[in-house]
Amino acid sequence: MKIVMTIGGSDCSGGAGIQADIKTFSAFGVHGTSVLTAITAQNSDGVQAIQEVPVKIVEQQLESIMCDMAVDYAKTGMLYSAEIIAVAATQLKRYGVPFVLDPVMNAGAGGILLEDNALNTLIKLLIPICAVVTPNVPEASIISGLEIRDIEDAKLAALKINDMGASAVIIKGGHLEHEIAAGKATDLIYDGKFEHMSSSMIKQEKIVHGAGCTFSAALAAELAKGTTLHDAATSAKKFVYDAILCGVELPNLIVVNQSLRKDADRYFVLENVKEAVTMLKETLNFKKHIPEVGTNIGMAIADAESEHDVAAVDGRIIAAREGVHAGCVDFGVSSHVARLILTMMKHDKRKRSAINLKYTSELIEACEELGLTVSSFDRAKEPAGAKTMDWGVREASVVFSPDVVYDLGAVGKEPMVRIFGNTAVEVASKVKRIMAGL
Ligand code: PXL
Repeated sequence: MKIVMTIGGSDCSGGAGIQADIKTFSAFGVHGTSVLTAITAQNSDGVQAIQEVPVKIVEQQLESIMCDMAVDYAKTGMLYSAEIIAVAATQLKRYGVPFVLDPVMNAGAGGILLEDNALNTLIKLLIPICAVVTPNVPEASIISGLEIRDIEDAKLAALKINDMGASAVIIKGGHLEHEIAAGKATDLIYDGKFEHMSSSMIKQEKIVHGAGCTFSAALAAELAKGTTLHDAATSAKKFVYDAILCGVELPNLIVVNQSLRKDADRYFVLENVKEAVTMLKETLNFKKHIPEVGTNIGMAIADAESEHDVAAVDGRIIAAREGVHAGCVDFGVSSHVARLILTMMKHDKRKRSAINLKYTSELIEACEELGLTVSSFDRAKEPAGAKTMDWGVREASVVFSPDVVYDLGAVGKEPMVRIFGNTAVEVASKVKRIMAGL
């Protein structure tokens, strides 16, 4: 599991700050660690009180985490003072941890979260070493010293902030007049080239509390997993959108809620695949049916959109001399089994799980004897440039959504059987029944 770290303040209302970060990290299936910089007392009226954590304690938290754990990615939020910024910069640099810099300055409902004299230190020490900086329009304007009225101004600000040393810049939209008029929030990404990401704006009549923290935490979690900046930003934006939709509504403000139903499904899926792997390991004769390339079993969440929504075995299940060896179960670790499942889900949304096994005619006969629906495709007919998993499953699923799809291989391609089911445990029990019939 990837390890991420947030350095930020506590928000007692639970929508922003480290509370938002930790909930977001959990939702993305990464292990979250936290370095607390300040305690804020706040609600929808604004920030009532701030207690800074002594710099020595901030430094010690950083040291305690990083000397002990290999942190894959970090994010910074409310850093409050120049002294805290300095220790954060020193430690992040010392341990070479890539990080998302969320240049938090003010609370949504009002209240200063960065002392006036700390901004220069943030610009001098953190901008040059961050992997990505994620200002909103007012923050980008303050950092760059440029007025931002439209997307062209935002581009100039992004270029300037990139010149100041940030490898990549994401200027979050939603503040510009023309965006509000159009009901669209457009984020601008610059990492050597420009890109835009748009989404519709929700509940624009209310202050949204916690969206920025949630976005930067989601971005850090995705980047920790090795996702590209574009895909990480797309995924983070979608997560924030859902978190606003599920937000807690107060009269003037929405407290963003990261505890989405999706989390529960992701947890269920992870546990289900783990249980299936245990069942397979205990299945008599299973080892004999593992193909040369190894086998994998995966399961997708209900509204899966990409391979990051499919959990599978990292490094596949391998037949070793001493037995069957399986790596850890995680999301986004197998594009092969993910493509198989995502294509099948286009035909039958309930069929969220699949396994691949070595082809033998006996295996297919055993499947048919059990009453499973079997279909096949012919690799020789595969169009040039097609992805076999996408094309083959589509080809084999024209008439119905089969339980079993096989092909007889091609030059350099092993013949293969894929078994589908609603859950990974269901697939594993099908495998168990099939093996018992052999
Ligand atoms: O969203 C920025 C932010 C970060 N950290 C803390 C906050 C807020 C916004 O209110 O309270 C602690």
